[in-house]
Amino acid sequence: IPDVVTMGEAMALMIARQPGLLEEVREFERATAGAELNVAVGLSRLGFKVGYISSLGQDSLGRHLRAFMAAEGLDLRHLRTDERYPTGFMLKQMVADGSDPQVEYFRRGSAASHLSPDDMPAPGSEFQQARLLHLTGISPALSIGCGELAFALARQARADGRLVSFDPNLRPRLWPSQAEMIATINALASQADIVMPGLAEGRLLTGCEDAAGIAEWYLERGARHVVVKLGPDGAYAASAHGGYANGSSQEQDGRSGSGSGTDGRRGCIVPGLPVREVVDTVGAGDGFAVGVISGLLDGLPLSEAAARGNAIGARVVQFRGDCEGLPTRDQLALA
Ligand code: KDG
Repeated sequence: IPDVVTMGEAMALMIARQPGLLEEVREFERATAGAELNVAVGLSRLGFKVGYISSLGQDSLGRHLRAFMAAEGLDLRHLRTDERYPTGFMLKQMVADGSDPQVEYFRRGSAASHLSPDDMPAPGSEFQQARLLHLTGISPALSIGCGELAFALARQARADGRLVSFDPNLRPRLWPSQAEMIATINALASQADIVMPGLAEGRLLTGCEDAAGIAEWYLERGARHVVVKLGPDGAYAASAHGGYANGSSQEQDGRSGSGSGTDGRRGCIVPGLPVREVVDTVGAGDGFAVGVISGLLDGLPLSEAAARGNAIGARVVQFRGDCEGLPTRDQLALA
């Protein structure tokens, strides 16, 4: 039985080897992408058993992805190959200044975008017994069927009393309208126990300005834990029961302006770690999710899980690919 199950689109990733406009780059390096795949790989490297639900095309990109996933130890029983559609891929710019790189998607009509509730693992099957289901807001952006599968998986996990974690991962260009994106993503978030928006995402999704307000907004809609990602400043972590503050260092360092019980807020700031050189920001949020999810599954209080998320996010930005920086347990201990 997997500890964690996730579902989403895996893509081939071509990373530019020279800075500049993608149309002018001559050399690319092959890698892998997909927010949920990154989380799956990160959790697997930390020793969790991870099941991955998806669909690949019958092409060399799909074969490369499948071999990569197998090498990373993922449980691929529910990874289909669909000869009718291609594997999606994307190009990513090389940046020299740590800014977010330009990315270009080639994923419309991909095999993964044809996922549907037919791809649900059978009730009672091993994938339906995992302790935690991880989803992101990318799946409902891909197609109606993919969104229906995400909602069906979330509802089933909730009904069984299993944990659901959710990263909104807003991709506005994949949605027909912003209003639809906000409504759908918040509907899916309301099925989740753990919600992990970035600050800008949280502002757009909730209309609240600050991290504490965003966290409260999701706690009021049923989340047990909310962690708002603040980039280099770390994260704001809040739990419904307010029990995050188990003597963690953040409580003493003066940066936690809103400790539990002092002003009705239920969270605190968990400071980020200094990074010597930001090479590529893509994948940092997934690394953060790996830290939070693994920490909670290890029984850590939320603030310590968020601190692990910060540590992994800080490692991931020092590597060009999405996955290269995801640590093993030994590497995490040194981070
Ligand atoms: O979070 C990293 C992802 O953005 C990247 O791997 C590609 O899944 C991806 C997407 O849809 O942007």
